[in-house]
Amino acid sequence: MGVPVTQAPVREVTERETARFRAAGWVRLPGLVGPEFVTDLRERALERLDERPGGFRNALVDRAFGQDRDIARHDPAFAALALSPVLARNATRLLTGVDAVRLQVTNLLVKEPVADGGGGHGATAFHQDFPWMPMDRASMLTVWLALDDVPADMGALRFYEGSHRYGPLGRSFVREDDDALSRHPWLETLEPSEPFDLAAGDATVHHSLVVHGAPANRRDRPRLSFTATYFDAATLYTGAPYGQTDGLGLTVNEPFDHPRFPVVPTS
Ligand SMILES: O=C(O)CCC(=O)C(=O)O
Repeated sequence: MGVPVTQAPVREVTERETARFRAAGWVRLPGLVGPEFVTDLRERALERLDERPGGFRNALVDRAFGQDRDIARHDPAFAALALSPVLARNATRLLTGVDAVRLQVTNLLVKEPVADGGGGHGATAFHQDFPWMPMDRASMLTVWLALDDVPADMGALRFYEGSHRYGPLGRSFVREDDDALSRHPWLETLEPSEPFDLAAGDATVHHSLVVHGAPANRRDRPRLSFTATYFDAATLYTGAPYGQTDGLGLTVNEPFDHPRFPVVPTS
């Protein structure tokens, strides 16, 4: 881990990228994070994974990728990135009418290659993120950062263009063989994004209402990515049951004023 953890080298989003995000519900951000910093993150991620062997759990979502949730609470380099003022500024620019954001969750995602004879992870079913959330509004986005090169057939995300305009379409990962597409066949009338390759340090950002998924990993090494999810700091808690918020003492119809959901300074 050669890079001392100071400020994460993150670039600003452009006006063009912001316009694209608002129109499509997602945007690709080449070179979002500097290469040396990403190399350090990748080494840290691999060390954590070595320390935490263990098979897949059996929930439907666990069949699509492994998660090390809240990694930024355990590792200073991931914290520096998640709490980067530039990243927070980018999030406020991308979301419409949002002055400040809170960090909701960070995650290290690992999609193991499909193995001969079974094993590994499968495709990520097409879904929206918002329908699970105990929030009174959907002004929320996720930055998905490639920690290593992620060719399209390793499982880079795919998106249904403009699907964020249709509101919440229901929960996924609830039943077998049930995703946003099987429940809403009309989604096929929207353009699916073209497959694309990401280099380490490239990111995609997706709105909590955009329908997204990913193919299985057809390469011979794990797909490694880091995600940070931000939401409008003015959002009110609804009290809907949710593993992350249950028992925290949040007040219904009040903002998420809790150390688990820090407002991220933008300067
Ligand atoms: O990485 C994946 O395959 C899915 C990730 C995802 O759905 C998300 O970050 O919202």
